[in-house]
Amino acid sequence: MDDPPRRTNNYNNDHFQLSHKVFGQGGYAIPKYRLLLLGLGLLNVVLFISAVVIGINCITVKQSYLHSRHPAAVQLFTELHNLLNNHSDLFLAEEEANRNFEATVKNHAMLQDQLKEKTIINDGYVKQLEALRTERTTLINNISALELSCGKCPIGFIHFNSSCYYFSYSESSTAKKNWYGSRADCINRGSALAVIDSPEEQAFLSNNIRKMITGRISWESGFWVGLTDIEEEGRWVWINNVTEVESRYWADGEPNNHGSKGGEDCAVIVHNSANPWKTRFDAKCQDHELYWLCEKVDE
Ligand SMILES: [Ca+2]
Ligand SMILES: [Ca+2]
Repeated sequence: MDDPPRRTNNYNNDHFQLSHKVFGQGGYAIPKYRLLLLGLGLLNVVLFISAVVIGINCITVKQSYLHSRHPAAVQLFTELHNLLNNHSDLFLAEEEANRNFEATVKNHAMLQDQLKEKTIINDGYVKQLEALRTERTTLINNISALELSCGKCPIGFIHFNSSCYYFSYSESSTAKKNWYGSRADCINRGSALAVIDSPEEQAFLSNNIRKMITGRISWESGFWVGLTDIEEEGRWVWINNVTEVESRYWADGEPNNHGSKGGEDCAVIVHNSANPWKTRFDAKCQDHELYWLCEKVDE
């Protein structure tokens, strides 16, 4: 049998011949399929440009359409845009307000701390002021006492002529003692119960009692002095052993040595506005408790 025709070889030969014509020696012409490709490329460019133009026109038309057919929607979009802007502004404002609030809270706490510190300092000043006022009062009293004593007498004594006098009432209007307790107190103060040995001294003491004691004249509001008749009834002797010979200083009816159990053997003086000389009573040295009058003679 004869072999079948070798198609492949013929095809290859034909293809070789065609290729040889297209790319043959000298390149005399552009192949047709390249022209086709070029044409298609140009067509694509044209189509792309057309699509862009159409897109732009569509957007313009769409906007125009929206503006022309749906103005309310556009207004809504505008208002929404404005609202978004306003919301952003409000958000920023809120943040700023929060920062200001936090700063204000911190400042408030700092002011509270400062207020507490100043309150403590102020309390200290108030206490110091109270202490200074107390000290001032004490100094004023001391100055008054020094003025009264002319700087020659102990605190609480009043100077007159050549003696200093202590009236217990000036220190306490309630404290009272019997004659013996009064004498002991005067000794503790570096003095003794007063000895009245001149009309001037009598007038001075009586006037000072008048300044202190007001109201009805009574021996019960009088002051013990250093005069007794303990040693001998009816013979009145001062504690400096000087016998009192004046009788005009006794109040009317005194001394009367009133009562039992030894009678009344110690002398009391009061102020008598009716008669400044009749100022003395006798009272019970042990049983009666009265104010007392001390005298310290200048050295
Ligand atoms: Ca007597
Ligand atoms: Ca009497």
